[in-house]
Amino acid sequence: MVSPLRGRPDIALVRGPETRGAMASMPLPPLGLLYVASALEAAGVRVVVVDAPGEGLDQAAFLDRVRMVGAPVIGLSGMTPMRDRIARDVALVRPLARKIVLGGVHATRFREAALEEFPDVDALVVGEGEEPAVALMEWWAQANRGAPPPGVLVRGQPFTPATPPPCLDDLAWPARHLVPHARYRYLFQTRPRFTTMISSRGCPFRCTFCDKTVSGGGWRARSAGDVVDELEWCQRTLGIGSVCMFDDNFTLRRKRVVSICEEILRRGLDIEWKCEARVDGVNPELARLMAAAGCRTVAFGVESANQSSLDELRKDQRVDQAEAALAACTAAGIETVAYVLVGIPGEGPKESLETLRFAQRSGVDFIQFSTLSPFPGTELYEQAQREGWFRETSVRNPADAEERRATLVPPGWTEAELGRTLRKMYGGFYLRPGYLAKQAIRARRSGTLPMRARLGFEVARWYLRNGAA
Ligand code: B12
Ligand code: SF4
Repeated sequence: MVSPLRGRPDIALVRGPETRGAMASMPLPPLGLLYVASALEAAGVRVVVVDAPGEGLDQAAFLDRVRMVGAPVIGLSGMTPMRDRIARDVALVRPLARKIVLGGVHATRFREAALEEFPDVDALVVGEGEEPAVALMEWWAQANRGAPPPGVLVRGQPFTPATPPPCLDDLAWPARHLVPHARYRYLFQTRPRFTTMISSRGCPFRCTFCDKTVSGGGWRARSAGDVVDELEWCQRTLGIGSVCMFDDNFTLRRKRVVSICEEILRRGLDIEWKCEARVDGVNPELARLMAAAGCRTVAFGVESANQSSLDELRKDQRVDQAEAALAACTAAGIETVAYVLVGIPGEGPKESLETLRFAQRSGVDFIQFSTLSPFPGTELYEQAQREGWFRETSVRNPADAEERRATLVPPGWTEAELGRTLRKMYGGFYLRPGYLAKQAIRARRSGTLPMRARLGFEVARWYLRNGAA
C-alpha cells in the first residue's frame, strides 16, 4: 500500500480508472506523472499520486481517494486518443480542487485549443514537465505574481516555452514510492515485479506518422552509469525482476548500449528487460551482449515488408535490415516483437499480405498489427487532411485505442477492407499450427507459460471482439 503522508499534500497527481482492455487488467506505472512527482518532491512540494489503475480503484473509489487526499491542486496527464478520458477525469475532480493542471502529449500538442476544450483546467504544462511543474507551484503560491513560468500556459497570459533538461542524469528517478509498484504488470513480463524506465528522450528520425510532440527530434540520453544505478536500485530495493525501457530509440548509440550491458554484467544484476529499437540498431554481436545482460525481448518498428511503403513513411530503414535484426535477436535467444501497419498509403491488401508472409517466415515471436493512425502535428496528419483520407465519423474520439477503428482510409481501401485485412493478418500469423507448437515448446522449456497465455488471451480477445476473418 502507498504510505500515507502526514498533513495535507500540496498537489495530487492523478490517473483515473481504465475501463476496458489490457490497460485495465494490466496497468503500467504512470511514468510521466512519477517523473513530475519526483521533481516536485525534490523541490519540497508535498505530493500524492492517486493511480486508479494501479490501485485497482473504480470511479467511485477513485473519487473517494482524491477527496480524502484533499490536495488543493490536482494534476492530470493524457494522450490525444484518450481525450474523452481526460474530459471525464477533469469533470470528476473539478469540484475537489482549487486548481487543475494538465500535462502530457495532448496538452503539449494542442495548447490554447486544449485550454478551450477543457475550460475547467486552470493551466497546462507544455513539454517535459519536471521544471515547469515546480515553477508553476511556486507561481501559484506567490499569487500568480509576474508572467507564468516557462512551459506553463494560462489563459490570457503570455507563454514562453521551457527548455527541456539537457542532462537527463540530473533528473531524480521516478517516484515509485508514491505508487503501489508491486501491482504493475506487463504482457511480456516473465518474472515477479515489474517497472518501466526511460533511458533517453526524443528521436532524430522523421517517420511521417510519429508524434514527437513532447521530447522532439533531439536525442538526449542518460549515461550508462545512471541507467544501471536505477536498474540496480529497482532490483535490490524494490525487488523488481522485470523492466521495460520505454525509450523511443534505446539503441540509437550502440556504444551506450554496450556500456549499459557491460555495467549490468559487471555488477552481476539479475533482471530481465525489454526495449524498443529500430531495425538498424541491433546486430548479432550487440544482440548477444544484450541477451547476456538480461535483455529478454526487443520490439522493432518493422511496419511493412514493402520497401516503397517504408519510403512512403520515411522510415529510413530497409526490409533486409528488419530481417537481419529479427534473425540476430532470435539467434541470441532474445524474443522479438514486430509492430506492423495496415493501410499505409500506396499499399493495398495484396501488399499487406506480402508483409504477413514476410512475418511468417521471419521467425518473429509476436506481432502487433495496427491500422495507421494520423496524429495531429505529424506529417501524415497533414497529408491525410490534404488528400481527404480521414474516415467520416461522428465519434469525438476517432483514434480511440480501445475502439481500434480505422481513422485513415487511403486510396485502394475501404474501412471494411482494412478491418478484414487486419483480422486476416492476426489470424494468419497467430493461428498457424507450427507457430502454436513452437510457442508451447518454448513455454514449457523456459517456464514462460503465464506470459504466453496472457498474450494469447489478449490476441484471442481482440480477434473475437472483431469477428473472425
Ligand atoms: C510508454 C508509452 C506507452 C505505454 C503507456 C505506459 C504508461 N502508462 O505510461 C503504452 C504501451 C501502454 C502506450 C499505449 C498507447 N500509446 Co503510447 N507511448 C508511450 C511512449 C513510447 C513513451 C511515453 C513515456 O512514458 N514517456 C516518458 C515520460 C517521462 O514522458 P511523458 O509521459 O510524456 O511525461 C512527461 C511530459 O509529458 C509531462 N507530463 C506528462 N503528464 C503530466 C502531467 C502533469 C500534471 C504535468 C505537470 C506534466 C506532465 O512531464 C513528463 C515528464 O517530463 C510515447 C512516445 C513518447 N516519446 O512520448 C508513446 C505515445 C505517448 N503513445 C501514443 C499512443 C497513440 C498510444 C496508444 C493510443 C496507441 C494505441 N493506438 O493503442 C495507446 C494508449 C493506451 C492508453 N489506454 O492510454 C502516442 C500519443 C500520440 C498523441 N498525440 O497522443 C505517442 C506519443 C507515440 C507516438 N510517437 O505517436 N503508450
Ligand atoms: S517511429 Fe521510431 S524511429 Fe521513427 S521517428 Fe518515431 S521514434 Fe523515431
